[in-house]
Amino acid sequence: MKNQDLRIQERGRESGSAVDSHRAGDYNQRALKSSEKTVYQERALLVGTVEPGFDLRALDPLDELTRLAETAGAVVVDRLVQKRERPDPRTFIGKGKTEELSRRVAASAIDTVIFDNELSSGQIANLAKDIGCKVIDRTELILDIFATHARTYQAKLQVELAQLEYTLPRLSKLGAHITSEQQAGGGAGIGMRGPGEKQIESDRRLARNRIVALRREMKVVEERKRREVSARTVENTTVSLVGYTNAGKSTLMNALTKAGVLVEDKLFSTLDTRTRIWILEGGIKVLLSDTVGFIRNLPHNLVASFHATLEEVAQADLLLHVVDASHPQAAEHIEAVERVLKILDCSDKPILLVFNKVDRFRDPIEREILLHRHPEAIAISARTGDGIGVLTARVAERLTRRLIDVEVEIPQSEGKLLAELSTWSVPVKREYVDSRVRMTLRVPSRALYKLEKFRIESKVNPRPKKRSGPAAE
Ligand SMILES: Nc1nc2c(ncn2[C@@H]2O[C@H](COP(=O)(O)OP(=O)(O)OP(=O)(O)O)[C@@H](O)[C@H]2O)c(=O)[nH]1
Ligand SMILES: [Mg+2]
Repeated sequence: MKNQDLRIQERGRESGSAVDSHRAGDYNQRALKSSEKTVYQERALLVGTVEPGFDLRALDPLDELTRLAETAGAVVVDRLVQKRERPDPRTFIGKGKTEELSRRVAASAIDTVIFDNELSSGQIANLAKDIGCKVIDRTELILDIFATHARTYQAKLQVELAQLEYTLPRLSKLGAHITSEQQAGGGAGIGMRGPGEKQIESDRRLARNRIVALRREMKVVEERKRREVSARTVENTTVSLVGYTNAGKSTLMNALTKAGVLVEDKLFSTLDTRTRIWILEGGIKVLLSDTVGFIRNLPHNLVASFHATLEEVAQADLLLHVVDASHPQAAEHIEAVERVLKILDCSDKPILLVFNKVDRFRDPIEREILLHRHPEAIAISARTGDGIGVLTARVAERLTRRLIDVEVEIPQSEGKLLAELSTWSVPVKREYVDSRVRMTLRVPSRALYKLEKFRIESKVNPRPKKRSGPAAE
């Protein structure tokens, strides 16, 4: 987010002085204007490195970065892939490649060079100086996309915090380069002129203060969110969709609940968790949450700040890990998601692997191979509806295992309780005895307390009941 500072300067120039606008104290407002995308419609050159043995014909190593850059609004004009074992400490790609990059940047009028790797602040400064244009890395690009996609107050807070934490240690390094550039009298071009050491110091102070304020605010938001989710999950069984970005989580959410969640062939379409009621076979009502997509090398501070958004995941009874089975790197995606779940302390949760987009398979044998390799998984197409019945039944079976059968006798005068029963329990048997309703209900253990004084006897389900319908397994 060095560019955030650059943006500050650009706007400062427009309004007279960057220093003045800092004094005006509107640092925060400037930080996240969605119209100020870092690479909005900029001409981009992408750079990546691969191991010397990498087969470039088999796989495009810059595929994901291209999609990320396009999602951020850039036009990808050129790409450069280098086979390299160890990064060069000064420029990551070494002197010769930097010179080549410099020539290509000039020839194609490139505005921004985007690296697939995470670069150190020193490397970014050196590259920007050598190449003569803006250089950003993968982390910054992802943070930028999150910043422009964030809609809710919570998501905006989270992204701003992650961006500032990423920028803070880099401010002085960048400034040092820009200052020496200025001192040399050359000027670094629009958007690259630095404010000088004094300004950097003031930027650092502002950023540090803002981080403290944001962390404080995040604590309040997180606590509120935790209470909200806990209240919801006391009696309701909850299921969360997790998975790599673009795997089809929102499409599946829509298919299961008619939620009308935005679906796009773009990375990170969903940033804010949505929760809807999903009715399974046998009448089991669960709350289904669609969450932010994960990606390999998800910036660390972003994961940390997204804890609150992922509260639904943390408190879910079951996770559906949605995978784009048609993607050539599906296996890597699964690993990346598992890594993030581990960071979030969620790897021990019950999880069901859901291979999506099987309609893209040319040969039915591909599906069989997949299921043979992952016998516990389910293959579906959220788009065509193929396999959705099996998925619903499997989820019902997994959740029913966790429900407890309770026999209760409730007076008909308990109208409120009787009315809400259907939202969190499954009636198995019902009969009327005088002014009472005698029922056998299947309920989540967390909700037992609500029925305590009406209970006759209870037993844990020894085995899930076999259900009728095509999907029973
Ligand atoms: N062919 C095919 N395409 C699908 C299927 N499911 C989803 N898609 C497409 O995949 C793209 C991404 O779908 P989304 O539902 O937005 O994916 P997501 O996992 O919610 O993505 P993020 O919110 O960005 O993490 C869209 O273009 C969908 O139309 C499927 O079963 N088959
Ligand atoms: Mg989505």
